[in-house]
Amino acid sequence: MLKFYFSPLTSSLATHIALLECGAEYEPCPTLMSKKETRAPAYLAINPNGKVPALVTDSGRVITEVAATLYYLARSFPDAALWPEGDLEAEAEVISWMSFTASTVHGARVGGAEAFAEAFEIANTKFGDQQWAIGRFTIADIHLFRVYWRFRPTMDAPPGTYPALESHHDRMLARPAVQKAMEVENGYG
Ligand SMILES: N[C@@H](CCC(=O)N[C@@H](CS)C(=O)NCC(=O)O)C(=O)O
Repeated sequence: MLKFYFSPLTSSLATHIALLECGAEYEPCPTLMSKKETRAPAYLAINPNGKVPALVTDSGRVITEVAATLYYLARSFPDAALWPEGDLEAEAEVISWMSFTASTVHGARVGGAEAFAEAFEIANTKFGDQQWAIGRFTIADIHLFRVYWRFRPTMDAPPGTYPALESHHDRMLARPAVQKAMEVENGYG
């Protein structure tokens, strides 16, 4: 069974959402940032970068980084239709969104509110009037949602500033897998 290393309501929330979207069986392995467990030798032996998420597969291979864990799950559970299999341009677009989310959007946290404002503005423009990042629901939406959900409260942006991101956020919150992942992770206090 997959082992899922996570710290509640951090980056690993995206992987948790994907596990639930896929209906995957997994062993939860809470690794709390608040208790510095991500920096403990036992966890550094799994991910030397000291970050969650990490997934350990049945063969013992460790998959780290949100984008890679989402990709692994999407490809392992094709029935969940989280990956636009066989549509090369759409596949490239998902990778593009996830690279952008991991670097430009998540990376904006080191630059504070101004950097977030710029990153959110770009994401909002890229989105256009689509419901989902590439036009249909994929792992790119899960990744983008997690970062926007986490950092939007740190911004002083009035409603309507990022209309595409705001409606995407609400659409994501309506998904049972998102609600369940949050409920479970909130339970860790
Ligand atoms: N680039 C990484 C970022 C993951 C990340 O920043 N994880 C944070 C939680 S949001 C973490 O595990 N921090 C633990 C630490 O720094 O000790 C990814 O995409 O997985």
